[in-house]
Amino acid sequence: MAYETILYEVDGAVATVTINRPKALNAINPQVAGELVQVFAEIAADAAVKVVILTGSGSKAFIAGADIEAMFKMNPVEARNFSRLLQKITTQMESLAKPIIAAVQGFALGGGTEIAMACDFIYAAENAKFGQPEINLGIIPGAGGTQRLPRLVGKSWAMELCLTGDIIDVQLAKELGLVNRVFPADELMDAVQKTAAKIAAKGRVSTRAVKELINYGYDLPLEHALRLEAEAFGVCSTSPDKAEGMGAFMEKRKPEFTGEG
Ligand code: DAK
Repeated sequence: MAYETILYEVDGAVATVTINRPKALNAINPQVAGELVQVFAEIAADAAVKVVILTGSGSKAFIAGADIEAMFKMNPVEARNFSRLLQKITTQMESLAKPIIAAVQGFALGGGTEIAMACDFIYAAENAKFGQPEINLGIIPGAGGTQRLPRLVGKSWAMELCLTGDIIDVQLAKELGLVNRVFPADELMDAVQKTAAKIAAKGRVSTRAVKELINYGYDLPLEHALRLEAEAFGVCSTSPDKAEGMGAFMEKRKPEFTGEG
């Protein structure tokens, strides 16, 4: 599939998606949104890909949000269609059976923070900045900012960030639990690739189960979520990866997981 506004690269079991509109700080217009929907469908269908890295082109921005100029000009039908595409992206990302790591440099604002939060975790450069500035445009977050942000950082901070539109630096984002790890800018991609390779070496059945259990179990009553965990544990036990993982441990060698997720 040929893309014009994103770069798509697959290296072994790791796919990297780079939003490539650096002059507009990688703002998401309808074309970018459509291509993201397509690329996540392509990744879902490609059994060779086990882990995804999502990043932005250039050092200034991950994604500075949805494209304000494009949204300003939209008629109601276009706005509805754009909204559906944006909603589809985060849904696809969370339901993808493969972990997604966000590599954030520079601005991740509005839809940028929301897309980063729909990844499974965030690694960021020292210049990264996050925020939900939609309130300054007379709108509200539309891709999960009012919902995923409180789940990640707690209700009070989510309230402050969504109500003030303030942009926060990476230190605060890390303190709040939005960002897992912070790196000097020139070390970020190496670190993300190392972690991606580490996860790609695990079994598909277990990485899928972990992602689904954490995402879908999180909002369930604990007792129900633990039931789901037990079911998934049972499924993992029937996979060839369990025999390989435990066999490798007993034979004192590295496991080679081949199970299908
Ligand atoms: N849209 C369009 N262009 C943008 C942009 C954006 N979000 N952000 C930056 N740009 C463009 C600028 O217009 C400028 O273009 P030129 O003038 O050079 O042609 C270029 O990128 C460089 O930006 P600046 O010159 O402004 O650079 P600065 O360093 O001075 O400032 C900044 C960087 C990131 C602080 C500033 O650009 C800024 O405040 N940008 C807007 C940030 C923002 O408000 N983001 C939130 C957008 S609203 C929905 C789901 C999601 C959403 C909506 C609906 N549904 C499902 C319903 C999401 C909404 C949003 O994200």
